Amino acid sequence: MSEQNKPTTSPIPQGTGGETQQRGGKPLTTNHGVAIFDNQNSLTMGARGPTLLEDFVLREKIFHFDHERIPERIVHARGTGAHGYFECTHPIPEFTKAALLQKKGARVPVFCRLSTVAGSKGSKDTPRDVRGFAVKFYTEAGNWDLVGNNMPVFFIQDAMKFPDLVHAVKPEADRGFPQAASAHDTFWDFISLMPESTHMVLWLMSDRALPRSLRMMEGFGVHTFVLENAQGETKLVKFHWKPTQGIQSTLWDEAVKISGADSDYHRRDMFEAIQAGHYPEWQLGVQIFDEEWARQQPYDVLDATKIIPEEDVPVQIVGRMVLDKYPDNFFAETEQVAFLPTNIIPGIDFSNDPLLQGRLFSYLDTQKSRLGTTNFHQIPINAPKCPMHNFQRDGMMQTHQFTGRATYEPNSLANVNEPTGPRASEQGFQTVAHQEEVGTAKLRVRAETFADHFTQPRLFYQSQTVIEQTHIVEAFVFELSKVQLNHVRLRMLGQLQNVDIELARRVAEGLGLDLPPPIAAAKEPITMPPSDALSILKRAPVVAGRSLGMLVSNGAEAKLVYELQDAASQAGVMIKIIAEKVGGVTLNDGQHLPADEKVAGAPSVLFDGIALILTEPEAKRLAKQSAVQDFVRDAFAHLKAIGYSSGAQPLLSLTQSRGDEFMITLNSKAQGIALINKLASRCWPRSSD
Ligand code: HDE
Repeated sequence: MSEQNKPTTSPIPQGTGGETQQRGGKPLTTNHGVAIFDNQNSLTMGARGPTLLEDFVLREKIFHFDHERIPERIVHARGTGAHGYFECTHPIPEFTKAALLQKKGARVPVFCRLSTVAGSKGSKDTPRDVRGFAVKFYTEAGNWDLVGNNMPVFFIQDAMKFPDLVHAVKPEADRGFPQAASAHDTFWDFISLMPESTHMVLWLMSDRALPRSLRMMEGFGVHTFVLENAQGETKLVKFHWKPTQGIQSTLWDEAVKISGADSDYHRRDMFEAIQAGHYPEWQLGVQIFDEEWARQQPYDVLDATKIIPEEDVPVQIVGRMVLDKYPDNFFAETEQVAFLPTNIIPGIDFSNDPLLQGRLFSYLDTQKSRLGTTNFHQIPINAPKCPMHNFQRDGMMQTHQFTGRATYEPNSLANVNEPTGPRASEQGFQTVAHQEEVGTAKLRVRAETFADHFTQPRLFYQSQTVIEQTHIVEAFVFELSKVQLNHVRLRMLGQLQNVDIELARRVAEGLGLDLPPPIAAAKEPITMPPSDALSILKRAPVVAGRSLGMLVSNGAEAKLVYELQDAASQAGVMIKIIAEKVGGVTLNDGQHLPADEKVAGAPSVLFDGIALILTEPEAKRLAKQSAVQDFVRDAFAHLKAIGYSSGAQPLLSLTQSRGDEFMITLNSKAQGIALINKLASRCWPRSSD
């Protein structure tokens, strides 16, 4: 706590209307430094009379409060940020002269903001949605912002369509709902008329749109960028973030229930993980290729609706990012951070991707309207941490007090008291003269090479496990069932047949509709070999960083509790103690165990698995409480690991369990470890029961 915020102790005398007034800290002042005598009462004409206009203390306080809010981001309004560092682990000077990729072990500070896209600032954390993945690297060569998403493709190919896309997904214009949801008419109307969106929509209907934690998702730069080395040689590149925590998603039913139980689920998870020292970490990877290779592919690398399969160009790890500090002040940092895809440093450059090109205009423009001044770069979270000099001056909220006479260049005012000011330098950013084909005429057209909209969604679908495919089918059925316009549903079924006929059939069946005739594709799709990297379930699960909800009762076996706590801490797992009452319980060794949560406030959807450590009489009594019933039933229905002491048996009858390897009796440390080891997985066979 800062000095300024420390509570003070000596209240002023009773009976003055200021009974709660505290004195004794640093003097409380107005914004202009005048010490305030009374922070409780307005200045009035007599004790019961009208308030006076001259009360500058009151007016300043209310005036500032009235203007506390700034416009939220048009998209990505809801987000969570954290500070950390990027460390270069595998320098690549042969490909880029970018300052941060030159030396093994070299670190630069970063600020990372992870967000949902469609919802407004106060919306829930767990809707079905794309997640933003924006990183600001404060390098010695200036700020580099890699402003990506947790999906490697985008809905549209050309920036011209962005406002239409966003209008379609946001709450419908006449009614103002639904909030943070794609399951409505206008979204699917637009999508079904935009075949180029099909690939992204497959990602959106997949488990990728329901991350279990922001720490457990991949990130992608999405566009193709250009790298340039010190010799002026260029390559093309795609950026990837690979989470050390592994990738995991929630089930749909779980996501829905989490949003009721804790609409700040992801924000809190990030906060708690960092406080607990489980620092979220990602590896930064690059797919590097050249234009010659790109020309031979059945897709255009400038088309943001396409991936480059990792099997074709492996992701080469160049560094790691660790987020080790939650902001001190959410507004000053997470809200005011302004990412700009135009923030780029020597060694990295833009490609001609028409979506990226449009973004190069949009972000600078949006920051002026959000932060209110062209001087937003002076806000500490946005300011570069390297020296910065130019002749830009003045403007609203200018905080630099410049000295000197010349605010132009060239100038010749040099003398001891009057430096000439900064000059362009050889190390300055130069646009790379790379070799992409550019037409000679000014055209408003879409390149022919962007015309295949279905090969890659097919690749995505066919690369998933059977379970993941079923989730995609269920998501389409859910969303299109929320659509009220039948012609929109039918048009979507028409498009889906170009992706995979079985997928289209299953969705039609789920909707109870006959499959309409297919909609002709602009270009006939081809079938590519499946890519395992596109599936989540084909990856190895990672236990560290998971959470366990432990329900305990009075008299519960202390040894089991301690053993499980031990096993969890060794595996990097966070435990929350849950009891009937937040005051906690007394274990059978006489020790008092305070609870983190009351059971109704900590449903099992918030955890990766649960442990039930109860005495039999307590289990019988608790089994009658609906919050306890939901705790156990949901954990079972969401295919989670359930560890239980022998006394907890009466609760198991709530589950219809026929016994499976995710139902674990706890009576030794080894069984505690077995439970912990299951936390990053689900018991899929249970779902077919
Ligand atoms: Fe953004 N996008 N975007 N976007 N975007 C914004 O900028 C925009 C696109 C992304 O945590 C806005 O500061 C246009 C792709 C992230 O603060 C706005 C187009 C990708 C964030 C804007 C795109 C993104 C934004 C809203 C099409 C993934 C949040 C407020 C040409 C590669 C950054 C703001 C943060 C935010 C415009 C497409 C990612 C309005 C015009 C593609 C992660 O300027």
